[in-house]
Amino acid sequence: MKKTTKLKTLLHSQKPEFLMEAHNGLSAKIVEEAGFKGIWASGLSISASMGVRDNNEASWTQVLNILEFMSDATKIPILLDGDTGYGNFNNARRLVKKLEQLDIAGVCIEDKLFPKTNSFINGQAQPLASIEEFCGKIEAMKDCQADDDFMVVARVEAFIAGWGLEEVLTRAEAYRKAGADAVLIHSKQTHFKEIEAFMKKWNSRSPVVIVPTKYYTTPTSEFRKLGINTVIWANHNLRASITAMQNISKQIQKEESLIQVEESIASVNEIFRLQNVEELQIAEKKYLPST
Ligand code: SPV
Ligand code: MG
Repeated sequence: MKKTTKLKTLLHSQKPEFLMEAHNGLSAKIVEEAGFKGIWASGLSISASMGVRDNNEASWTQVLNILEFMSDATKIPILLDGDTGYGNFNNARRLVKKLEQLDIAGVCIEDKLFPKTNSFINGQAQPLASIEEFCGKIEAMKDCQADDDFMVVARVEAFIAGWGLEEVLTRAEAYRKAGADAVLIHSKQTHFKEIEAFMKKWNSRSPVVIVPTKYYTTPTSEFRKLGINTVIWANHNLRASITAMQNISKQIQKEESLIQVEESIASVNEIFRLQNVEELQIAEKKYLPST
């Protein structure tokens, strides 16, 4: 099955399916090996792993370079966090074209302004794109995709920007009508109430995707009860690796020795396994002249 069709199936699932964050080829492979059916290529995680902020400081072609490695390393579909589409409708439709060339299954765009700010950064209320402009962007993206199953997810940032349920519903409905394959409703509350209120009014008009980073204490059974289609675990590989790297760097710096750390970290052979070194050894036997 094509990666696009796989992602389409996940988004339309009647019970919640899960996308796990990855930010490079290695983490993408680890997500796949763990048994996930899809990958969230997180803007926050990709930018942080590059050492820059989640404000479009990394250019979109730099993000594509990372995605190419992620796509090559895995067979499960990748949904790119495409921020605002890196510009207007024209930039967004060119993005779709390049993503299809890299076998990326879909892209999520959010109704904010370029350059974006991460949804969890407090500051002044985040400005939103106009509904008309964002709908035109969705239409342009859907019109240019070559593969019918390529997924465009429209992310509604109205709750994040301080608006209420009415605005969220108006926007979600407009984006659905403009051709979005699913809506992502984002919330920064520590409870599930905004999403719950939305789900009760939405009536499964299109698939719904959520990102429970802030309301992480909500049991997954609640998402199931309300008919959420896809849940994104958005940044947990990056955060786990930050803690692991901080601890090991501090320990080695302090101890000036490897004696205490060797057993607590992945072996060099494990790196080779993840890189599939074995395949190259077999290929060398086949293709190189024997000496
Ligand atoms: C990301 O993972 O970059 C996201 C989700 O967009 S969030 O950080 O919650 O905005
Ligand atoms: Mg993001």
